[in-house]
Amino acid sequence: MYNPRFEKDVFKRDVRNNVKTLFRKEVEEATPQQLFQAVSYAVKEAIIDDWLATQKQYEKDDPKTVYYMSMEFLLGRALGNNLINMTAYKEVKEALEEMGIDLNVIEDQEPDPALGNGGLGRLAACFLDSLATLGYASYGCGIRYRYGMFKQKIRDGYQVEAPDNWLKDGNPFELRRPEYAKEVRFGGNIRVEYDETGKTHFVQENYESVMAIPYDYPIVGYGNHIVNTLRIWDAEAIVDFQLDSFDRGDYHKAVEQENLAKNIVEVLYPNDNHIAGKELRLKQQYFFVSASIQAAITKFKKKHGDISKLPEKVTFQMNDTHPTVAVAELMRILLDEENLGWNEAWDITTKCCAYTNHTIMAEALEKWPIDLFSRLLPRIYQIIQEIDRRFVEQVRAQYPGNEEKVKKMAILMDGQVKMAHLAIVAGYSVNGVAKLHTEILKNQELKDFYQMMPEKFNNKTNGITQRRFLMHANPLLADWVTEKLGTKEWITDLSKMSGLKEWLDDEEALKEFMTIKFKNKERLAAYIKEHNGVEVDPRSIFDVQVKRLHEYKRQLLNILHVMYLYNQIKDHPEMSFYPKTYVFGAKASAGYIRAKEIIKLINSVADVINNDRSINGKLKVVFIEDYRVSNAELIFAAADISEQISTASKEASGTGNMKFMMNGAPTLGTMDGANVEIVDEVGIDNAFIFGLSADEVINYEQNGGYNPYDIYNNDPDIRRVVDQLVDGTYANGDKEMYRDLYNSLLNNQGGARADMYFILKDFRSYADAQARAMEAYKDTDKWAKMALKNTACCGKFSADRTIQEYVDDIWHLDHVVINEDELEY
Ligand code: 9GP
Repeated sequence: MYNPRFEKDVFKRDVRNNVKTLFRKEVEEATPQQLFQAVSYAVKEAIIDDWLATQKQYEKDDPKTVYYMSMEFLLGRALGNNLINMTAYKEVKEALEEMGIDLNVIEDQEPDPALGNGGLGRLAACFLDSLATLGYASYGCGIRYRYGMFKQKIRDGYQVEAPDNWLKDGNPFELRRPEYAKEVRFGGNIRVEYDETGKTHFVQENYESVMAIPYDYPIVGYGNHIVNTLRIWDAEAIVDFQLDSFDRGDYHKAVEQENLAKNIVEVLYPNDNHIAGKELRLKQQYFFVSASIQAAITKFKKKHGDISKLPEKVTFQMNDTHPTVAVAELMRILLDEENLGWNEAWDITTKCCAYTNHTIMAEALEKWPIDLFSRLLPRIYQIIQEIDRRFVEQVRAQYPGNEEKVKKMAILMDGQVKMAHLAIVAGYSVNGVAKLHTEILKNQELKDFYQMMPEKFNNKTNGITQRRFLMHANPLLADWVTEKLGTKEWITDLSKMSGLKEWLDDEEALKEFMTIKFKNKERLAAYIKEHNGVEVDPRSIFDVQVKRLHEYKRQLLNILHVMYLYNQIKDHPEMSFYPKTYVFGAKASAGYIRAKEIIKLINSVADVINNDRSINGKLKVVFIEDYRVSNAELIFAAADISEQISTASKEASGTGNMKFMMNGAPTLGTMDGANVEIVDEVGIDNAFIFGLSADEVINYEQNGGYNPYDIYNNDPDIRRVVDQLVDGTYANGDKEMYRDLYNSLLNNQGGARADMYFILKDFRSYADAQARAMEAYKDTDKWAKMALKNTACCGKFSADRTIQEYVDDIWHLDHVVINEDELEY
């Protein structure tokens, strides 16, 4: 793909000029941060050309557009990724080298835009990358949080949260677009009016409102000149705070509106798979949903006029329950602003909205107290009441006399607004994110809905973008893959990776593959040395678990097993043991106490083991501080073993599992989420599977759990490890520090069952899988083959495949092509 702005001399000149105009400096005097800005602006200029060209093409072709509505977009750094997708990474790297600038150093200056918590937000970012790469018109719609995901510091083994002021140096890639601002209203009351024709009108009065100001962020497709838009909304007060407000008596109102605007976009809630249920969160949701839908409708009407045609050109995908108020907001606009009748409005809405479910964890499915909801969104609440009334009528018609059904399925029940129910009732599609997850939705969690409307349910197994997680994260492997396949096609068609199977029996190729892994391990070891001050041996097995800290993800199982191994090594110093480095990385939600205890435990175990010289470095434990997209890229590339050990049925899909696989790390995991499909692709012999199945877990849960004392009393190794939580071994003699973790494993507490996540139940089979993995690693040739087989079989897990399925089965978008010859550079 050609772009004249990346001609070396042109690019160098642009960078020099940018340093001058932005900072009044010469390149040689500029700080790395200033160089990052100057380089980014030079890249942005090239992007803008394509952004305009895309706009023009869309104007001409008038394709159907998907609005991907998400509270979270965990983008990661943009500069490197944009260069890769503009196919200019190598040229720019060389041009900068000639100026004495190291692109890697410059890239490290960019803060990670961390507008998301974990998998859900990262998936949204991967999807935008794939939509642009495949040439589909799309908008990401979200919030421009002033503070993204907190920065994690580890102090004395504890997690400490520090604010992430990611915008403090400005954001070179974004564009502020005040001309597209929209007003969003909260609170007040609804007055009913009748016009001269007798038609009813609902008028919101005494409300507070804010202006939503869009910031557009380019999403660059790979090698195709398509640049889509992520539109994230900032909030501003409508009445500027004015000094003469004192005199006018509206001082309070002015301050309130100012505060409302400031608060709404202030911070991302740092909860993953758990909803705090705060009023401000609901405000955030309505804020960005209302602004985005208003903007979509304005844009549609400008071109098409006739609102009844909306479903032909527009579809809204609701990413989890967070934006599902979209259904009612669209109804509001159609009823109150477009003056449609209920049936017509409902017909349009139910053809435009689709819903993705990302979890079966009850605490993550949003339910709002009716009093809060109706106070904050009075008109929206009225509309939901009517949707609910009509739906309940339908349920009663289909299941006469079955009030149980009504109780289970109603949108408004027990004083709550059930957002998932709203989304299912109004959505034309309801999808889960991996085969197993979708089956659980259909047969357990959403069974009643599935029985009533089976045609809506479908599966879309998640995927990841190979542009970031292979090309950018692992350039050595990316080049090797290209060389071995003799083509770069895998960059946009990951199924081509299967061509690597040809090399599975080629000793030389296997050696090269493992040499690359080794170099990546050295790179990570250097990072660990710099950030943790711990020396790890790149020849040891790197066994990695990086993801959000959550009890169901079972980092506790992992660290208990490390404690068990340590006991073994101490008891039997002579036993054969291949050196292992256990790497953890995880943020805990700020208010999630038990998750924070687990972080402390991991760090305490690391302290004891890493400082015990008697074990000759056979075992090391590292907790990587502030796990985020940028260091994740280093970690995936360097992993030997991918720990995916959630309690079966709990992890809807997982996407980290796919990133490890792509980079040649076999999965050590349960049959949960997309692990099941990974095993299908790679073969059971190329993974280390253990533990209860989803059916077994669900069965136990439905029958009151199991008794962990049966295990504790009969397995001395397990008992010893559990007791070490309360004998002070890992707490400088303090016997209380980990008492809560100990209790969580053995005793029922309040409503929570003992060992809710089946850690002790799965411990033995986990230890067994760990032992099998170690045995396998000892056989170097066999291991290399297994690792390469994982990379060769990752084709299915490209987000390109996932997006194509969304397009074919749900969205029905039109493919757009930009003809390079027609570009007017
Ligand atoms: O927990 C799921 C994770 O398994 C999945 O990969 C991700 C993307 O689909 O979504 C996560 N869900 C949430 O964060 C909350 O629903």
